[in-house]
Amino acid sequence: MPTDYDIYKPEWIDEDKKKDTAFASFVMTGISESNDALRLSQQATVAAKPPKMTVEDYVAGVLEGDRMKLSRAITMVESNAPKHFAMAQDIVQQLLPHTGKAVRIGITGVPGAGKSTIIEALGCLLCQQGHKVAVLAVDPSSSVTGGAILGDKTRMEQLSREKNAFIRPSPAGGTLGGVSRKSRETMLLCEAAGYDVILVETVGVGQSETTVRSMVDFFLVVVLTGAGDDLQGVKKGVIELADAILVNKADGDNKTKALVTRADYEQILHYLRPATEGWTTKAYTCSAYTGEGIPEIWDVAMEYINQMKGTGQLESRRQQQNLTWVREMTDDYFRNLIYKNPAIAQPREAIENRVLDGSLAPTKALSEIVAVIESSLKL
Ligand SMILES: Nc1nc2c(ncn2[C@@H]2O[C@H](COP(=O)(O)OP(=O)(O)O)[C@@H](O)[C@H]2O)c(=O)[nH]1
Ligand SMILES: [Mg+2]
Repeated sequence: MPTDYDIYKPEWIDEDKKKDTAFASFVMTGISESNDALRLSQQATVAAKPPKMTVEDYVAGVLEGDRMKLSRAITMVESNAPKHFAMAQDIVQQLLPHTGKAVRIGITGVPGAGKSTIIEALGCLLCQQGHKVAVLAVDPSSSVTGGAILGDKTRMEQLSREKNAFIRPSPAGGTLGGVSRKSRETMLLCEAAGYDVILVETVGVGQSETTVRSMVDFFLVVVLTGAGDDLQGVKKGVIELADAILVNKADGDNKTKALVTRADYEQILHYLRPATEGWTTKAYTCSAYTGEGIPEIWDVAMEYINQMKGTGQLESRRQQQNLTWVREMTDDYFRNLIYKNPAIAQPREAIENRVLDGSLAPTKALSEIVAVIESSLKL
């Protein structure tokens, strides 16, 4: 009898990997009838060893909105195996004409701010309104912390029961570059499968906010009520990326404090250049628990999208984002080419050691490293 883990285990995971180390995080399966049906069909597939799917099978499956085939296509995109990479690129390329229709929203904030709970509340609301909602996570730390920072293992239980919701945890991709490529492609696959709202959760530490900002239309920064002046360590840089600030947990005794915090943020925003030209970034309050303020934040996002569509900014920003993406991938390619190549890495380390012990000047070291690169790449 196959376990859940066997069913969801992608083929690129090491056979001997234990459940808890193989994935960045897990999503709970709901207990609705449709999920039972899905489980049975998955068990049947496991038992029968599914026939190998071609690029055409994947493309047709995704376009039909088939969740199993969408999941398998994403697994292909997330795979680190070179043979999967080529196939994944063909799938994405063929699906490209069917992408771009969704509203793309990024949600960041410090761990514990309530991002996942907000996504669950917003996601359920949107599903009730007839939207199809895909939830993705970008967590470059997940391969180190085991997903502890986004920690979605037990969250979004209600949303995962919605038949119009699709939740995909962060790929355990290692570098931010790797995770972001995978997440962007996953987003495109979800759009091709008919999801018209994409919610991307990321953690507000490190560089991942900037990365997610560069793959979404609307960027929401979730904050908590501040204790004093420092506004609990939210970096100014993150606020500058925001199209809206959302002070969460405005419920119970905390409600008044939340309103004060909102006003504090309004003050700060007053002095900052807005993240999007022509749009005034404002601060709002909500409670993901009571649902108060959740429909309103969706209205703000819609107002923003409509304005951006009207001025042509949405389209031009997305084009610019594609260009950024290509450049990031090019940078990654060169970094790998140079730093993963042992013929370069070893002499480089020796040169660097001479810099460390003070026997070689940094600029001289550069010319030596360049010489090594040029000779081993035959430039
Ligand atoms: N009182 C209150 N607690 C909340 C609210 N939203 C989230 N929480 C709690 O805050 C904690 C962190 O929430 P989570 O969504 O996991 O935060 P994330 O790390 O930003 O994704 C959890 O214990 C939630 O139950 C809210 O609106 N009000
Ligand atoms: Mg979370």
